[in-house]
Amino acid sequence: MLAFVSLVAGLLLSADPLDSLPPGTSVLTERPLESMRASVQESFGTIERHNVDDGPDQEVIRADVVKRPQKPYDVQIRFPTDRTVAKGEVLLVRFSARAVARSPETDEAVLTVVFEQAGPPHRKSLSRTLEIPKDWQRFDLPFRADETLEIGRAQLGFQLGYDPQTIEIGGIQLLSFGPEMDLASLPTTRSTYEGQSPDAAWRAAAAQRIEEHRKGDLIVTVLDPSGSPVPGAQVEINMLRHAFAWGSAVTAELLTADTDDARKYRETVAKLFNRVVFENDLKWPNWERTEQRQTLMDATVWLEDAGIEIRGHCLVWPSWRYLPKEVASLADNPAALRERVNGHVTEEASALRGRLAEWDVINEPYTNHDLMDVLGNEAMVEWFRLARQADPEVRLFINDYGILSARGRDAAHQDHYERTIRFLLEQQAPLEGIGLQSHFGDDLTPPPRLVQVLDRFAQFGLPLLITEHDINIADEALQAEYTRDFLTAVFSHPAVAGVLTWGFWEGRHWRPQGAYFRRDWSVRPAGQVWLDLVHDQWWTRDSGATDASGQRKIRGFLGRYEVTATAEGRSVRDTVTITREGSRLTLTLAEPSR
Ligand code: 9MR
Repeated sequence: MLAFVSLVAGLLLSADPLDSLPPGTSVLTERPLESMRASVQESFGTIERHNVDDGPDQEVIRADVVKRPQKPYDVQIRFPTDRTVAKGEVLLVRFSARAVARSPETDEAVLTVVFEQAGPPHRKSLSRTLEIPKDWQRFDLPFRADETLEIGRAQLGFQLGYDPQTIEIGGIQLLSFGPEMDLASLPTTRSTYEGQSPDAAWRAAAAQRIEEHRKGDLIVTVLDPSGSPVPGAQVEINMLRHAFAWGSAVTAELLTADTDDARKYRETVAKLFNRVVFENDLKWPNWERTEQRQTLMDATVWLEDAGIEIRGHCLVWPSWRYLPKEVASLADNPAALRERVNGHVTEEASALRGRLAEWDVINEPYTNHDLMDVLGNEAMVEWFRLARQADPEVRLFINDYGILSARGRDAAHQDHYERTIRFLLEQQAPLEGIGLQSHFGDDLTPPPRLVQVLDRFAQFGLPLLITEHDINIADEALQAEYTRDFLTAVFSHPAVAGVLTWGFWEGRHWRPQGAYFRRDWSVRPAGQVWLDLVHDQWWTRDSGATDASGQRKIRGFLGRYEVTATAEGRSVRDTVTITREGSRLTLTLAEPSR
C-alpha cells in the first residue's frame, strides 16, 4: 500500500520536474494541521488556520506577529513526530510560505525552521532561518537526524517571533528517505541574502572605501653613490605584512605538539595570520590549571618568534558557569567575591604583561552578568582599571556576540552593547576597542546592513575588531560567497582594525563545518576565499623601473614592505611601512667595487 501511495505521489509530483522526489515516508501525521500545536502570547500576535484560494493547500496557517518577543520561539508552531526517527536517517522538510506583511522597519519577513527534541534541551538536527518572499515559495530543507528520537519525542517547529510580520505557511511535509539516501541528491533551497548578486550596489562603494582607507602612497627614490637620481633602475616592492589584523583562534597545544597535524597547524598559522587569539587557554578556569602554563608559555614564545601578535581572551566572562567553580560559592559574600575577581584580573594580566597586544577584559555582558548582578556595573569599570595597572601597554577590549550576526537584527542585544560601552566610557574605564564576535548560522546579514551596524559602533571613535568570525553552514559554495562578502564589507569599513576567524582547522573547531581547512587539510572554498583576498587581491607586489627623476610611485595596501632597487649590476634593499599619510624611501646604490 505504502509503495503504491508513494508511486502515485511520485507520478503526481513528477508533473513538475522541480517537484520530483524519491519515494519517502511521512514522519508527521496524515493531516499535520490537526496535530499542530501553536504557542504565542496574545501580546505578540496570533496563529490561526486560514483558507486561501491560491496556496499550496486550501487551508494554511497564518501567523500574525504584532510585537517582537524576546526569542524567535516565543511565537511558534510545532508538529510532533508520528514515528520514531533514527540517528542517521535522511529527512526532508518541505513547505510553502509567503509573507502577507513584512516588517515595516526592516522590510523583511523571516522564520526559522527546526527539527529538534520535543523537550529541553531541544537539541536540533536542523535549524534554518529563511527569508520569506511576497509570493508563495516552496522550501526544501534536507538534513540528517543527529540522534534517535522515539515517536513524539521530536518535533518540526516553525519559529516566527521576529519583527512584526504576517506569514502564511502550507503544504507542510516531513519525509524520511532512510539512512542510505545521498543528502546531496535531494532538492535544497539555498539561503540567500540581500546584496548577494555580483552587481549589488554596495560592492562598488566598498571597493572605493578599500581603495581610500586601506591603501597609501609610496615613493621610492633611487640614488647613485653621489646622490644623483637613477632613472631606469629596477625596483621590486613586496608586501611583507598587512597593517590590518588577519587572524584566528588557536590552541596552545597544537602550537607546541610534535605531530604531523601540529606541524601543519603551525605552518598554516604562520602563512595565514598576523594575529591570533587563544580559543580557551587564557580563560580563567583554564588559566588556573597551572600544569598547562608551560605549554601556554611555549606557544607564546613560538608566536613571538613568528612575529604574530596575540590577543588575550578573556579576563572576566561574568557568568558562574564560565568562572572557576568555587567562585559561585562567594555569591552571598560580595566583598570576598569582589576581591577574588579583582585579584584574578591583576594576577593574570600581570603574568602576561608585555606579551599580549589586546585583552578582552569583559566577554558577553549581555547574557553573562552574574558578577554584575552581585557587584554592580561599577565592577566592570574596576576590572578595566586593574587590567590597565597590571599591563600599561595592552589594548583593552570589550567583546560580545549577536551584534553583526543573525541579519544584524537583534536590537535588544545591540542596544545593550551600546549602553554598556557608553557607561564604561562615561565612567572613564580605559576601554580601547570594541569586539564584535560574528558567529554566523544561515541567517546571513546583508552586507549593507553590516556596514550600518559598524557605523553605529564606530560612533565611539574606538577601533572595532571582528573577533570570532565563522559561518556554520553545510553549503560550502554559499559559505565561500558570504566569506567573501563579509570580509569585503568589514575590510571596507574604516573603523575596523582586523578580522579573526574562530579557528581554521576542522580537526580543532567548535563548529567543524565552519573551518577553512578540512580534517585532511584540504582547503574549503571559504578558506580559498581568505587566501585569494588577503594574500592576493589585497596584497601588493610591484615591479618596474624608476622614472626620469629616479622615482617609482605606487599605491599599496597599508603594511610593511621590502623594497629592492637594482641598477648597473648593483642592488640595494630596505624595508618601509606604507601608512595612510604616505611614505617615502630613498635607496642609495653602493660604490661599484673595483
Ligand atoms: O570555542 C570555545 C569552546 O571550545 C569552549 O568550550 C567554549 C566555552 O569556554 O567557548 C568557546 O568559545 C566561545 C568564546 O570564548 C566566546 N564567544 C563564543 C565562543 C563560542 O562559543
